[in-house]
Amino acid sequence: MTTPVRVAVTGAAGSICYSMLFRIAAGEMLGPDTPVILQLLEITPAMGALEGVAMELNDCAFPLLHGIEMTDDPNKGFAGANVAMLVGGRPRGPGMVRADLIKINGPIFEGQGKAINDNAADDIRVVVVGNPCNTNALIAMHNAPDVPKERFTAMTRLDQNRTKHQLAMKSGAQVADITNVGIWGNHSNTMYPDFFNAKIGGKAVTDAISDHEWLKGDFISTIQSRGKAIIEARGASSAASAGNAAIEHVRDWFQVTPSDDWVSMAIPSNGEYGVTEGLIFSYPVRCDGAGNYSIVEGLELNDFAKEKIKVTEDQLLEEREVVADLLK
Ligand code: NAX
Repeated sequence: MTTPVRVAVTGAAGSICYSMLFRIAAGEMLGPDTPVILQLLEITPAMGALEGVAMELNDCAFPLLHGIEMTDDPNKGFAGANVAMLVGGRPRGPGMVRADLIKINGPIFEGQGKAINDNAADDIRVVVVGNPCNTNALIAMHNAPDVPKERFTAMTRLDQNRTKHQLAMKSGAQVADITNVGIWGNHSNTMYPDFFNAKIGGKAVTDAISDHEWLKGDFISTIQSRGKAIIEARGASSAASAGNAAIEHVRDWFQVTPSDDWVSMAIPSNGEYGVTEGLIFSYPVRCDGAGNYSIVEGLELNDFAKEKIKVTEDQLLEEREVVADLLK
């Protein structure tokens, strides 16, 4: 058995974590040979509920679960952490617009970024799930100057998975046949799910699906508004599918991405594909099995794609303006 990996998770008493933590403890994220210690971070009023989650985790008797630590202090929560999954935050309330949400959640990620900087292990890798996740990751990254920037990522894997399902449903293929799905930009209603470069059974999506009006219209808006549709249907936001996506995001970060496929992650842009440098922007990437990723190069982006990418980039620039005072 190898040394346990310390996985810090925020918002640990919330809905997403209620499905995610059990699967991490079962070995679905880091593999069947890697024990984990869960470091669960919550706010003080939720510590009682968190106790209950820990009791249930213990009652599963997961052989790979080598410990559970619970705290409302970010400095303790991230101490020695190898992986940090920042799920917690305030949800959007009635009448709140995106800018309000950004303002309320920004300071949380400022504090957590500092706590990661000062306490996490040298090999820390961070995924932000709590919304607005790209901009929250940007804030955390700026407040952790000692941590290499590329360790900060935000989750667009749920959007990738949603895209695969929609393309499979429309074409009659299986989800496993859908490859090369790239999500570009912000995890929001401006994201661009790139169907031009995606494939179905190795064939271009635009050859496999003849209804191009659907691809350019309803398909994109379905992906962009899927979160809202789930809230309307379920009366609560996506939880199990988001937890699943977060697990897949981290799992794939440590695996070798097949050379004929890619995964989507929001990562710090160095200006690739003309995107403003410094934004946390979702790109198609490949991982090398050692916890590093690189952006897929040489993809063709036509005018339609460029226009969509510009819209989502502009939204991220606006979000960055709103939190400018939190960026060191
Ligand atoms: P819940 O409201 O069920 O849980 C959030 C938890 O975070 C609560 O238990 C709360 O006490 C805790 N929390 C609040 N402030 C905290 C802090 N400073 N430190 C630690 N914990 C804190 O929300 P849930 O449904 O679990 O969603 C969590 C976040 O994921 C939300 O921001 C949500 O918008 C976001 N999502 C992101 C998705 C993505 O694809 N990136 C999709 C699903 C989801 O909408």
